[in-house]
Amino acid sequence: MSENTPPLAVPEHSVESFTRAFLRELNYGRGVDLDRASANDKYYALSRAVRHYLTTRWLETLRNQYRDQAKTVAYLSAEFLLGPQLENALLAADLEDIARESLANLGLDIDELQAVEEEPGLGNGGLGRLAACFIDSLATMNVPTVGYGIRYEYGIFKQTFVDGKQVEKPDHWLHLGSPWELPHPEYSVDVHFGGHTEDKPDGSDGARTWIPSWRVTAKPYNYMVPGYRNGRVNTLRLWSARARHDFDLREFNAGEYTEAVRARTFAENISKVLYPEDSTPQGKELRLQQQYFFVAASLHDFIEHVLPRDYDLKNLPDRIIWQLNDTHPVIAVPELMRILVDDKGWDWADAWAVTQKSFAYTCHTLLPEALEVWPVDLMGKLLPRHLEIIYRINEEFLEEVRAAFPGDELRVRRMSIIAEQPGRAVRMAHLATVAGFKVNGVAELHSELLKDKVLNDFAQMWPEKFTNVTNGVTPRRFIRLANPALSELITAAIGDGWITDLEQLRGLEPLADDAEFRHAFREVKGANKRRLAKVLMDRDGIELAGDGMVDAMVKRLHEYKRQSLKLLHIVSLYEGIKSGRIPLESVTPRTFVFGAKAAPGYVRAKETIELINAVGRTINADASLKGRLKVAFPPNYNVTLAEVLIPAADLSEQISLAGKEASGTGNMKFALNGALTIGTDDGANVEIRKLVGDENFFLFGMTEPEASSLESRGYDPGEYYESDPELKAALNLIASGHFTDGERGGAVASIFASLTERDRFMALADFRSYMDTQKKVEAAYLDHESWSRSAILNVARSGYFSSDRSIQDYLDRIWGAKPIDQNA
Ligand code: TH1
Repeated sequence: MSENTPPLAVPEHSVESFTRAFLRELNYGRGVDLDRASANDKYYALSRAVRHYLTTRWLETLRNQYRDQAKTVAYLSAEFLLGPQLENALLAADLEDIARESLANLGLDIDELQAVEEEPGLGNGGLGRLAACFIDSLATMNVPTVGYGIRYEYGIFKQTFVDGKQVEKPDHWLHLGSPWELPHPEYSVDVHFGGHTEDKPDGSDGARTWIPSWRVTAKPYNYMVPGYRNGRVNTLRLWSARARHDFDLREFNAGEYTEAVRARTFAENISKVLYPEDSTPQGKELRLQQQYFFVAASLHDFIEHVLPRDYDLKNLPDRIIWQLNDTHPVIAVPELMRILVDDKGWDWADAWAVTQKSFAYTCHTLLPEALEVWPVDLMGKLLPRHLEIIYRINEEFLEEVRAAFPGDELRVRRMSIIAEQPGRAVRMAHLATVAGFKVNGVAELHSELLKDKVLNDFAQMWPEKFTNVTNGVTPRRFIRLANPALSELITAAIGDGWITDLEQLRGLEPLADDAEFRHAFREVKGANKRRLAKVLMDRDGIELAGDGMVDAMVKRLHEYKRQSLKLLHIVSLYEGIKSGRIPLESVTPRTFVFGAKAAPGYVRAKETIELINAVGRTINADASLKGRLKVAFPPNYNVTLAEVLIPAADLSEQISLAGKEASGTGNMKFALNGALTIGTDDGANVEIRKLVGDENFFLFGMTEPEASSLESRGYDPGEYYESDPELKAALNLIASGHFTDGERGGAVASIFASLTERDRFMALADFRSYMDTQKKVEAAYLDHESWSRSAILNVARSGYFSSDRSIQDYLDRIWGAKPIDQNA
């Protein structure tokens, strides 16, 4: 790229210019005129027109990046849960009003066109959405960044309910194409697999030759990541797997047509579908293929295409930091070693020194079953050279352990990168911890537990390696875009600086005591509830409890998150009303809103969904409740729905067993939109409560130490079942088949047994405390004024949970990269 290229002019910010761009895209880009254009044509032309305004900035950003050779953050993540792109691009380019007016002049409704977009669901839940928030913040904060991931052809499955049971449908989000991606086949990279290794007689120390047996092509697609009105547009590069064209041609010439097609399908399977497992990795070969595929392509891309040709790789750590988003990209560590030692001819020690300065690792979990391990047989078959490299890294590492802790062979075994039991396997979290120069957890409590429990041996050896970066969420998407009414109210009160400096929300604190502001705040909440009611009615025919509290629990379905505890609360309330223990008039009208996908193979999670739907069906149809209680479980919760649901919520349910939810990020989105939290002392809830104040947060349940100690004393859920009559009545009502047309087997029996016999996440132990706290919630909600006051204080004091703050922490504590202002 020439440094002398004159910058393209940004198109004029006017309705006329925008209309010209839109019509040009419609005519030339889509080959239709307005009268004949389909909704998709118009959505496409609109998106492309918006892109014109950002493209100039994108090219400038790339040009400056090449010129400055500044330190770049490479965020490696198997998931980017981006959400709708058009609204974000309109916001970043400051085109919302212009585009709306331009289209209205043409007789078009911009909201209808935006509804055409299928969100790229390239992630499961919090981890993937965090990656999307982070690249937004990195761009807005002017940090040179490239996001690297996989362009899954099918994103997270579409959830439907058939007779209340989850049925998954493929999410072919690309079926109408996407105006947001730009393929660059000329920068395709070959990625190799399989085969064997051989001696390299004239190689450097440690070098071997890898003779792979098959390969695929990784084709990059670039996506713009615009900063918020700051002139920077970073790049997200997602890789798509293609069969090598020579590969099948050879077969084809030999007349083996079907074989050729089979080979092509095999190769292209690699980026076909996102694994729908959340916090429970699947040890499947295809998943390891996906991981190596995108990581190998990304490393090659950076080294061969982004760095100048003569770049001295000894300086690599000054130029790049590879941030590993959980263990999914950790195979990058042996890959960089392989490049340096085998391809570039470096000595092992030199290569390891550079590698150890190049990677940092973020751990997102505490569940032992969620830590990835790969059987050595599988890895040896797929990546024989990488396995050898891992063995050598481990050998040298274990020498270090022995030197630091002489005679402690138990410790050596615990820390080894290779597990011996139940079968020999590579522990990816250990590899990441050994190779990374920093390891961080995602909330204060989580980072402490990492040091004290999961990675305790490592923290003893390298205490300075461990740090915390509490998660955050982008205020652009989750306040400004999702909640325009609240945004206007805030901006009218304190100006719009909060959009990029969320601590400014503190300026709202005094207004919590201003009756007029509280009234306006309630109006906003009311409008958001009406918006939600309309969306749920149009989308799913679901009705809300008129005028009541919106009580929301949205997150992946997992036993540790305890949707079953929420269910017990609902059933207990219902049982109380039906049995006359609770007068109906005393019950605050509420809608319990659920949003949750279960991993397709996670039977108990699916049974929980079935039960929630059964209870919901019974309650919603019971006229004697006079509409005071409703259960709304819209299927297919995703970013699009989150943006409507979260702003409407009064109460946010964050009820995981203490010590199990690493952070949570939904909890932050709710607090920032003025919901109060009922939550355990877990993950980032701890920090939310500290900031918003005890009086504005409903805490319940055991603490982590209490839960651990109960666990080790021997937990028996039967004791709780027998000793709490309300709990027993609720569970018995479920077991009786009351909600399931008399059916007592299936999901009913299974969930009943799992809760009363094992209850791994101790829902029964926290039931009493949860019920009592829910009573406090009801009482508090009746006092509208004091509730609004608390809700406003939640908003005012949650600025800390901006992902901009998280990124600043990463910059200060880990990355050492510097912002570069595009306009300077
Ligand atoms: C989630 C954590 O469960 C959640 O607490 C946290 O807020 C979020 O990450 C962002 O840090 C995780 N998602 C996954 C997904 C997979 C494996 C592990 C985790 S942890 C596939």
